[in-house]
Amino acid sequence: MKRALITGITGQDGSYLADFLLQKGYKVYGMVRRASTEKYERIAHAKDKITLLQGDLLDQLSLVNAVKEADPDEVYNLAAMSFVPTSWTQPVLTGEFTGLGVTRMLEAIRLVNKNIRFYQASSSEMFGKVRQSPQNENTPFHPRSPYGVAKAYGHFITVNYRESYKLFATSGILFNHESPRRGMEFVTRKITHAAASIKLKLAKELRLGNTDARRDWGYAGDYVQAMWLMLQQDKPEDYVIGTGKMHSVKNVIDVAFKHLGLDPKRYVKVDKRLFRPAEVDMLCADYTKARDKLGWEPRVTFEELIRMMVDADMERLQ
Ligand code: NAP
Ligand code: F7E
Repeated sequence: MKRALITGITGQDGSYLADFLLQKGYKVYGMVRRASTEKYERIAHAKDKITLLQGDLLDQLSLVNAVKEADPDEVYNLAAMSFVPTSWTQPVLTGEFTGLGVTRMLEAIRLVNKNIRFYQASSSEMFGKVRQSPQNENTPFHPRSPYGVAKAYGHFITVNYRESYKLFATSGILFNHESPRRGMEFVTRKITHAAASIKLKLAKELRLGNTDARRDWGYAGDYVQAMWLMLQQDKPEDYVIGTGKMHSVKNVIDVAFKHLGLDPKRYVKVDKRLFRPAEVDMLCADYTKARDKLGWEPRVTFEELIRMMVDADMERLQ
């Protein structure tokens, strides 16, 4: 039985990855940080099958102990401060969690067992003000937020530990991926939840920032399979994961509201206070390498994804 340790198991991706690995027959360990109330909603359905270990990306010894106790074949480092706007209000903490936290995880692996395979959750936010479109593994980075900068550090330290210590360390450069388990503050979920609330007369309007921003949005359930595939290869490499299709925030609004028979013009307002100090205008993945080497393809389309999220929010609110 293979063993995996997932950091960030209480997050969107951690919960889908846990489901995926359990179904593959893995023994799954999840690292959680201490809180005065437990936030295990996303893994509640699988909690009996997962072993939770306490640890924090800020605390080196807790990471060493978690790796020792799980004794894993694979570590998936998904934990991070992942909300871009908060990275401007808490830039130092973001650097600690999202950047230096990666080094601490890599150090824990190096000390405990150098044969552990390591996955780092890198991000398309590293491309930021894009130099070419679509973006692939060789596109230069130009991050536009403290989050993007911290992720670029996490990416390069992963590459460096691979080159310095011959660790099986991979960096998955994932484009935006969403699901009914997406955090409420991210734009897709904010829109699908608001559309459902308006339909059920629980809300009257939706305030958004820059609705012209364009992203390559895919389904989180598809993307966790790519993380696993990267660790099953003969050689550790970096891969871009996305759909290759770009849509605007306006497109998300249209699909979500129209799915419920609502006219978005009546409800959606642009609020300048929600604009970012520096914006990433557009992102689009060239995932040719993942398709050719991993045999990976996204399955859920943009329209299916947004409708799935609206349906889930309707059900939850009803
Ligand atoms: P998420 O839902 O925000 O989950 C983040 C997880 O990190 C949570 O489990 C959180 O725990 C944990 N965490 C935060 N700070 C921590 C710390 N100091 N110590 C230990 N755990 C900590 O994020 P996600 O969408 O699943 O994304 C997973 C990873 O992929 C993140 O690294 C994110 O930056 C990256 N990524 C995401 C996307 C995307 O579109 N979703 C795209 C590219 C890359 P609590 O529950 O205790 O807060
Ligand atoms: O914003 C615009 C906003 O917060 C998408 C994270 O998972 O993906 C995510 O980062 C776009 C931006 O995601 C609102 O300005 C307009 O252009 O959903 P988001 P993100 O910033 O792209 C990357 C790949 C990650 O790695 C991150 O961890 O939508 N937008 N109005 C808005 N965004 C939000 N959140 N709220 C609005 O009201």
